[in-house]
Amino acid sequence: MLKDLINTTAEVRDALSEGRPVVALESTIISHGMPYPTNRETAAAVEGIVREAGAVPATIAILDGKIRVGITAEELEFLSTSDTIKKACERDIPFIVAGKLCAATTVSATLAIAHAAGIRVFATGGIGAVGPDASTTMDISADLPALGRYECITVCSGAKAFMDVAGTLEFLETQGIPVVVYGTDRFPLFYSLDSGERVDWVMESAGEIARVFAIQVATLPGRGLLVANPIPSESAIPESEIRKAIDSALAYVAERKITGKAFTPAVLSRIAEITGGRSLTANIALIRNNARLAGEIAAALALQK
Ligand code: PSU
Ligand code: MN
Repeated sequence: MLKDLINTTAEVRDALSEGRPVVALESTIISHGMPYPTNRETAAAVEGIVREAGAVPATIAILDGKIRVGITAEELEFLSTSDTIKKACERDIPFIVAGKLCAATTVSATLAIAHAAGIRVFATGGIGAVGPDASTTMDISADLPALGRYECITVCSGAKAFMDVAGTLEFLETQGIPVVVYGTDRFPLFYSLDSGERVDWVMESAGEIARVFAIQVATLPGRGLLVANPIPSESAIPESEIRKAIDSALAYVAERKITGKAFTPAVLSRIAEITGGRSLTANIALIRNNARLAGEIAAALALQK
């Protein structure tokens, strides 16, 4: 079983066995989502924020074929700097383990591992989504069906702004994945507060989200809950400003025929170049904000038992 292949740190293991709150964190944002040393600094800060919220952070990755739930500072440095780290989505897990390879885990792979480890709350930046030309490319991230396959709460700031947000919400509906927005009825746009897409369910507190999840587990067992948490307004980039950078980054990767797993990292880094790092500052702010909410939700869930 996947569970038997997982190496959990003593801190995370103890927290889980005592029913204390734990928040899973993914590692693709570290190895493929941000430049060094911002990636390492942000990942360390995010772990600290989860702790401040009263939960134990569990950063997930695969190192030399070992599935890790919780990593050391040295391992974080390695994930932040090495160019040997693959990007693993859920279906890659057996190959990375069999080949004793190193991989950062995407949302889909992190969910599979977190769930097997018994973790119920997970924080990321922006989920993988329906790609901008999905009707011709069929690029629909493996993150989306995975959100529905594991009984876990995923806290994000929406889909990345260069994805098809309306299409993503349609896909989530088709898959039967409950979606709530925190504090507003508009689905956020990653770098910006509002994608313009309305969502039916609005929650105003971590306790309310934890209560709904408990009922979801009873009524729709085996399914995840997606929580969209808008970027803090002081760090948001208005859509009118970021749109030009997105269009130009999309044209840049199209010219170079960058597709598949390389697409999202290439677009993120091109947008950061074009905006002179402003998109990166926004990305840091939103993942920190998601870590805080995830920690609060995990704490609220732990109180329920
Ligand atoms: N959020 C970020 N930066 C990232 C990611 C999320 O702020 O780099 C990662 C997540 O690991 C997510 C992945 O699963 O991007 C999506 O990749 P793709 O679009 O190839 O499915
Ligand atoms: Mn994709």
